[in-house]
Amino acid sequence: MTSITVRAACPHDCPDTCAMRVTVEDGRAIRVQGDPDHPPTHGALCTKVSRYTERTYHAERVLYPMKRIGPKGKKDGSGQFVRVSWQEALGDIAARLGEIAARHPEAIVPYSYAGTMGLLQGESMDRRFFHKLGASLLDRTICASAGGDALAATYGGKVGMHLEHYAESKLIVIWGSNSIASNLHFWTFAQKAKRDGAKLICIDPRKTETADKCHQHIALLPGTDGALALGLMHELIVNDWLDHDYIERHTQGWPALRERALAWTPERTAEVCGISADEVRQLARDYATTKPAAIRLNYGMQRVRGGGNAVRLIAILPCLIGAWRHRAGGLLLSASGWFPRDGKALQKPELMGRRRPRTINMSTIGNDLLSESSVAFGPKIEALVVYNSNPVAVAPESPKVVKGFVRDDLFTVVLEHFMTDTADLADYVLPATTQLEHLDVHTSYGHTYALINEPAIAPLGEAKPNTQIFRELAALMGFTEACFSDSDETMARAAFSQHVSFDALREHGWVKLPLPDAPFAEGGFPTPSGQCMIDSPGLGVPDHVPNYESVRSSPELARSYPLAMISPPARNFLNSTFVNVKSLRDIEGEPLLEMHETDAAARGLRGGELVRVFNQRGEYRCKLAVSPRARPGVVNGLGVWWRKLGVAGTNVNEVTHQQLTDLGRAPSFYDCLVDVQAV
Ligand SMILES: Nc1nc2c(c(=O)[nH]1)N[C@H]1C(S)=C(S)[C@@H](COP(=O)(O)OP(=O)(O)OC[C@H]3O[C@@H](n4cnc5c(=O)[nH]c(N)nc54)[C@H](O)[C@@H]3O)O[C@H]1N2
Ligand SMILES: Nc1nc2c(c(=O)[nH]1)N[C@H]1C(S)=C(S)[C@@H](COP(=O)(O)OP(=O)(O)OC[C@H]3O[C@@H](n4cnc5c(=O)[nH]c(N)nc54)[C@H](O)[C@@H]3O)O[C@H]1N2
Ligand SMILES: [Mo]
Repeated sequence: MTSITVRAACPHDCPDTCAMRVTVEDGRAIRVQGDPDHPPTHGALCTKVSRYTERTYHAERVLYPMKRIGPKGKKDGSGQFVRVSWQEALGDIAARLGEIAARHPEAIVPYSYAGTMGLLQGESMDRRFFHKLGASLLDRTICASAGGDALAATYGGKVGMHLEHYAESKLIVIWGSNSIASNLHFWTFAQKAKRDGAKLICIDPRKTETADKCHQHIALLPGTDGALALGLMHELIVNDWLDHDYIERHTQGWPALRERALAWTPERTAEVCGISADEVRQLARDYATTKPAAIRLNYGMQRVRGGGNAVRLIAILPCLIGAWRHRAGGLLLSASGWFPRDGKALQKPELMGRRRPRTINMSTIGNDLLSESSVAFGPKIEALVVYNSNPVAVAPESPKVVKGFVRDDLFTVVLEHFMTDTADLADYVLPATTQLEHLDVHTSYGHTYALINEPAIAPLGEAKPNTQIFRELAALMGFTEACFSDSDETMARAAFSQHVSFDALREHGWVKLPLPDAPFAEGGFPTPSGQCMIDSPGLGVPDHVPNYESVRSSPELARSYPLAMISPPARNFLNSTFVNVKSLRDIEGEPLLEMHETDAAARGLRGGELVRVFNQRGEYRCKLAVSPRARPGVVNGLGVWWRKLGVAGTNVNEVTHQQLTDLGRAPSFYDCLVDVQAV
């Protein structure tokens, strides 16, 4: 028997991007473990990814190209696909795309997100292919662009504290993050701080497992974080807890925001946020007087109409008290801006030539698939190529998404590991390799180490890496540019413009970026002036932006649908990935809606019964959990189940909407009113 250990990286869309070691015996991966030497991973993987071999060798892996033979959207899904050769599949796909491109290249739309975060399998040969084709561009907004644009407007980029320094903080505000579920390796550092005497405060409408383990939980109403930040500023001003020197030298625009914040008394703030004025006062006091104070902001709080403004307001707080002066003070939302990633070398935008194709926003794919040709919209969408994403399950307002995907005149190709809800509605499903079967290089949005993923095993069945599928399609389309012959290793070597050499990655598995310890102790934000932009060009000074849907901001709608619904991830799934891994689905049990006992009593509902969660857009069915994890007035619909593995073929996105956030053109999944009845 031969046994080897291969260096790998977790591919999933998670801030932790763990370094892994894969044990391979006689060509079969038998174990994945966390790399004990990689500081953020510290030898530990989450429950999901420690089951990665179960996913790779899953009996239902798509291992051969499949072609649809039956109608789209048939309920039982039976007998709709037959196995075909790669030659037949790619030949037919190239011919269909070629025919559409000859008329309207923009009628072809790529649809991908972060099913893998790898720079090769996620954003390299695929982009080259669509750039050369002249296809529509895709605005990849579904997760983080409200917060990302807010950071860019404030700090000049997606930059923040080092993960490891949270271990030395004395106050950690965990804001819009269920760290134990979705940022586990941050939690390790927060616990170290806690043992050393730090106070942990969780700000979240849901009483999560993370909130359980913090000293304090502030259960504000969804979408009111901007108001809370303004209320904290009010207290910092009236108690003179400001670091005037830091504000003077390293920020610009404070006087106008100061005026605005003075109107946000603790009482007004408390009323908007649905908390007490004392909670506002005490939080401000803790934040201003405990040093060093750190905020771990996460994307959960920006999935509402005002998410961008709220992130701007919160990102200003550490400047007002000079928290950045200490390396264990400041804020982290995303670290991805620290990486010297060479997007141009990977994606070759120059292949577009003089063409400037339209951009389709992935978050409104429901509406866009149902749009006819028009001057404003451009040509009707005739073809979709989906990879690294499962839009039929994860995109908002799924009744419209499904209606779009079942269009008979839509040609859909899906590159996948499994027959997801999206693959079920494809014309062709192409088998893609998993992380154990291909080469990749990775950055992270939660730490500051680049990583390599070496292939551990040969591709299963006839699966191919995304890069290879696009390489072969490019050849069939007659694209002759030399870049279409680049190997994965050639692209990996070009992925970083400095600091990270491929050879070093190969040797060590990961490379730490050379960054200052306390990056903004003396200002030096990556903005043109080096200052934190409180007043940002074109945006002005941030303000609280109320939800599209809430009892306060849409009282008329709230008469019909009085409950606010948020739909954060289930701990044992990764968005919709892993829902089909039985051992993980067994832990989650079934789709759940958490409701506070007063709301349940008012509706005569009992825990354990099947309910319909509904509004003017659709109806989701799941089991009710009467639970202290829900606050009054807010229900938590844990996501994101595959529709076909949920109840009555529905999931939580039946009721979410396609209206976009104030910045970043992102969906507002957690800005949603519903009501609930027994089935
Ligand atoms: N186990 C697991 N880990 C994951 C994922 C997963 O699906 N499962 N998903 C990954 C992905 S793609 C991402 S983007 C991240 C997501 O992780 P986060 O960025 O942490 O975002 P969410 O999990 O959406 O929400 C975090 C918390 O915010 C709360 N929240 C909801 N609305 C509000 C609000 O208005 N204000 C405040 N203050 N809090 C609010 C939710 O109740 C939730 O507990 O995690 C990644 N990691
Ligand atoms: N209601 C509600 N909806 C949400 C959210 C929410 O909190 N609430 N969260 C939102 C967020 S934060 C995000 S990021 C999105 C995520 O939405 P998606 O980006 O669609 O993520 P997943 O659901 O994990 O689906 C990723 C798919 O990519 C496939 N995949 C993985 N690796 C590869 C590969 O190498 N090649 C190919 N071809 N395929 C691969 C996986 O099998 C999986 O089916 O969902 C959003 N939707
Ligand atoms: Mo995400």
